[in-house]
Amino acid sequence: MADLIADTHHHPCYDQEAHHFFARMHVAVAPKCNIQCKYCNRKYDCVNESRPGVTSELLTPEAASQKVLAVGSLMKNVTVVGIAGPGDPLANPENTFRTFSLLRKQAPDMQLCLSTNGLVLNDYIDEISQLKINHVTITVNAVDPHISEEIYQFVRWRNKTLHGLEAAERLLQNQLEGIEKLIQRGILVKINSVLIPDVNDRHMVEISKQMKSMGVFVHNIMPLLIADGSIYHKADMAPASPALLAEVQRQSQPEAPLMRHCRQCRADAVGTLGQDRNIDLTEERLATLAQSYSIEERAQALANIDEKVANRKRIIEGQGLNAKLHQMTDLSPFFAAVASSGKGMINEHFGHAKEFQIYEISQNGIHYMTTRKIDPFCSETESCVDEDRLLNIAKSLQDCKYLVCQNIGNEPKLFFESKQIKTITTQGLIEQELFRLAEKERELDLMENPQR
Ligand code: CLF
Ligand code: SF4
Repeated sequence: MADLIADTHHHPCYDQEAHHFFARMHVAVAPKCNIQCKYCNRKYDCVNESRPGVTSELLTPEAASQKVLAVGSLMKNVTVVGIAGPGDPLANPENTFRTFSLLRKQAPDMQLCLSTNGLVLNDYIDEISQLKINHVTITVNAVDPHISEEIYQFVRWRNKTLHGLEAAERLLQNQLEGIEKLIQRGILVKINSVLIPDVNDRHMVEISKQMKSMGVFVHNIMPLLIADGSIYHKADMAPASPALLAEVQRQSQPEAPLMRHCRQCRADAVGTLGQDRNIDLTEERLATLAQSYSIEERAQALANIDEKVANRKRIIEGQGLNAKLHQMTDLSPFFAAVASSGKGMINEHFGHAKEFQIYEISQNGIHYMTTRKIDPFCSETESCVDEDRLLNIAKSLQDCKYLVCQNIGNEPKLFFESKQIKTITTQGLIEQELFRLAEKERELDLMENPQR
C-alpha cells in the first residue's frame, strides 16, 4: 500500500500538489463504446473542444507506444499514460491491453492508468492485475438504478441491447463487482461522477458514502458537460453551475476524499492538467525522439522535480502560514482566483490564462477549491478588446473577491473592479501570495470596521 500511495505523488490526477508539476498523456486507442451516456457524443476530429470523448487522432497500439516514447523523452515530467477513450477502453480490449503491454516493456517507468465505465471490468481484472496497471478510474453516476436509468440510453451486454431499469441494474451491478475485485487485488481505484442537475445532484452524497465504504481512494465529482448532438443537448438540459458543484462538493467532502482539480480532459490530452500541449510531431521526429527515451535521464529529471516539490513544501510549511491564519480570528473568509501556468506559482498574465484556480482563504487556512476554465481574454488572432469575454470571465468568478495574476491591462482591471472583483498583480508561490492578501484583507477590514 505504501508503494501505491508513493506512486500517487507523481500522478497529477491523484495528488493535487503533484498536478502543479507532473503531467499525464492519453493515447486515444479505444474508439468503441458499449453504453450510451445521454451527455456524450464521441468525436474524432475536433481540436477545439476539450472534454472526454474528443480526440484529433486515433492511434494503433504500436503508434501509441511510439508516441509515448517520443513525448516521454521530450517532456520528462510526463509520468502517467492513460487510456481514456474516446470510447470505453474495455470495449476495445485488444487495443487497450496491447498498448499497455507494449508500454510495460518499452517504458517500464511510466505509470499506467485506465478509465472505464465499468460495464465489463469484471472480465479483465486478471489482465489489469498482470500488467500492473497502477490506477483504474470507474465512472459511477449513481448507486441507485432508478437514477441511472435517467442517465444511460442503453447498455450493450453479451450481444444484447438493454434499456431502462434493466440496463441501469446491469451496469451498476457490474461496476460494484469490478470495484470490489480491483480493491481486493490492491489496485488504487478512483471514482468519477458526472454531476447532472436535477438527476443525481441530491444523490451524490450517497455515491461518495458507498464508494468510501468500499475503499476507493478518491472521488472526483465533475460538472456535466453536454456534448453537441448528444441526447441531453437535444433535450436542452442545463449544465451544472459552479455554485451547484461547490455545494455538492461541500456535502460530499465529509464522506470521501475528493479530487477537486479535474480538467475533464480530451482522450488525446498531453501535458500538465492545466497546460495541455498540442503535440504534433512529424514521423521522422517521432522516430528520433522515441529512440532517445532514456529511463536514467527521466529518473534524474524526476528527482530534480521532486526536489522542487519538496522545496515548495518546505517554504510553505516553514513559514507556518496556516498556523498564522488560525490566529486571525477576525478574518472574514473570501475566495481568490489565481492565474498560474504551473509549479504552484502565480506566474500567468491575465490575458493568457485559460483557467483560474479558486482558493478559499479563511481562518481555517488556504484551501484549493476548484479550477474554472475560461476562454482566454487575449487570443493570437484577435485584439484584447472583447467585452463579452470579460463579462463571461467575470460571471465565472462572481464569488471571488480577488483576481490574482502576474499582470493585467488597465481595461480589464477597471472592468473587474466595476464588478466588485479586485485585481492584484504579483508573482511567487500561490500560498505565500494568498497569505499576504489575507493580511491585507484583514487590515482593510479592521479599517472599515474598527469596532471588530
Ligand atoms: Fe487520464 Fe483519468 Fe488517468 Fe488522469 S485524466 S485516465 S486519472 S491520467 Fe484526470 Fe483528466 Fe480529470 Fe480524468 S484530469 S478527466 S481525472
Ligand atoms: Fe461516452 Fe464514455 Fe459514456 Fe461511452 S462511457 S458513452 S465514451 S461518456
